[in-house]
Amino acid sequence: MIIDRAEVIVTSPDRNFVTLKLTTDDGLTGLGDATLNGRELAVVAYLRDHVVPLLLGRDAGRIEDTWQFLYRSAYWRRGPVTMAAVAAVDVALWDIKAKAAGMPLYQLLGGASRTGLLAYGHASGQDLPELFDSVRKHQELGYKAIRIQTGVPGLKSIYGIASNATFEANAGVRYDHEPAQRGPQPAEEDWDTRSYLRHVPTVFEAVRNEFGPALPLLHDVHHRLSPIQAARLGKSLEPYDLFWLEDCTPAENQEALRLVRQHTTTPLAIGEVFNTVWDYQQIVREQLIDYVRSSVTHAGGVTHLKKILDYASQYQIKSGIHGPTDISPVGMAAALHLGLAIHNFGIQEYMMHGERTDQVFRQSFTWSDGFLHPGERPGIGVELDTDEAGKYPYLQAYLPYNRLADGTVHDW
Ligand code: CS2
Ligand code: MG
Repeated sequence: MIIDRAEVIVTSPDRNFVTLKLTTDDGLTGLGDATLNGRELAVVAYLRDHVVPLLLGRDAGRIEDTWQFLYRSAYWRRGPVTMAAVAAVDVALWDIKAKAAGMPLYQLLGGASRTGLLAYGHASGQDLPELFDSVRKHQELGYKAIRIQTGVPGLKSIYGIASNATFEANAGVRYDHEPAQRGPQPAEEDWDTRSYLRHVPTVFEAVRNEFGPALPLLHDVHHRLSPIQAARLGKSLEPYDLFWLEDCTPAENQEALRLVRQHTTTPLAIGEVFNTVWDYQQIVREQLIDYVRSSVTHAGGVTHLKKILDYASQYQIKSGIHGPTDISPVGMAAALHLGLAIHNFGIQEYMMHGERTDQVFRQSFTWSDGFLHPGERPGIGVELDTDEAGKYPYLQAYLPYNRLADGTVHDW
């Protein structure tokens, strides 16, 4: 099992995706997702120019050794570009090993710890009627847990609300482009923390009144608050029993969560922008979070995310693996195998991809009555149709950014 071909495939069916495809001398292939939203081509160059030449001729079975070699031989540690590249190699090698064993990957990770993975989707709306409609549409699709994002009076845009065009094109539930927008410049959005803090508790009160106490509800703050503001929000949302409050403060400052934790029992989730176990050292040890949000794609693959989750499990912290549409079906499938196998699974984020994406990436994972399952196909269960992929060349796209009323750039 020697790696004798490594291709980096860029395709943009509904949005940009970067995929690494490895082929061994005995004809096995493996796929890994290397998509870094808005900075895709940096990972392409890292892989093509610096990693592919190192892979050719290596034993495809040596997954841990290859991980350590790529990580340590670069000398420069961590970072989203490096870790997405390492992740793509790692997942492609796991795909190959599981195919060689004739088993779905979750079997090599210890076998199934559950029958399916509870997943949450994203309901959003400018106002309450639109939001309630979106919640109902998600329930019709089977979702048993729902993230709630809403417009704030006085703000033109707010994180997590699909643009009208996207919303209509996707019948309010599929998110082909959201939130990266194609074009030469990032879209500018507006933000006002005081209005937001006043508004959000009223929204959750209305949602609880309409949908009852049982439905698990989540909310994403997208790094926009200071520690004391986040503490206040967590406290004001306590009556509405959130499943979690996500990224309440900018993730770089791990100590911020101490202050939030002192003031609220609302469960906290963080980490979609983290990429190594070292980013979690303090917040796990001090039990400042309840859910780990890293994706397989951005945190060094199955090998490294499993180490993060095993570490977290010692502190009763569970997984909440990142699964927006910028994680390709390859990254999603890898997450499902890992989630099925580990004991401390919490919930899986699942935003459905568009139909063009599903044509490019043929998947074996299933969605049934609110639960995902990776399927029984050997490997990770995803194959890439290169002819379909070739129809959609890369298109420049950026995530939006925020400015306050006085023009100051703010966290998005
Ligand atoms: C979000 C993401 O899914 C989430 O929780 O925070 O949609 C995030 O905005 C994107 O992944 C950024 O690329
Ligand atoms: Mg998020």
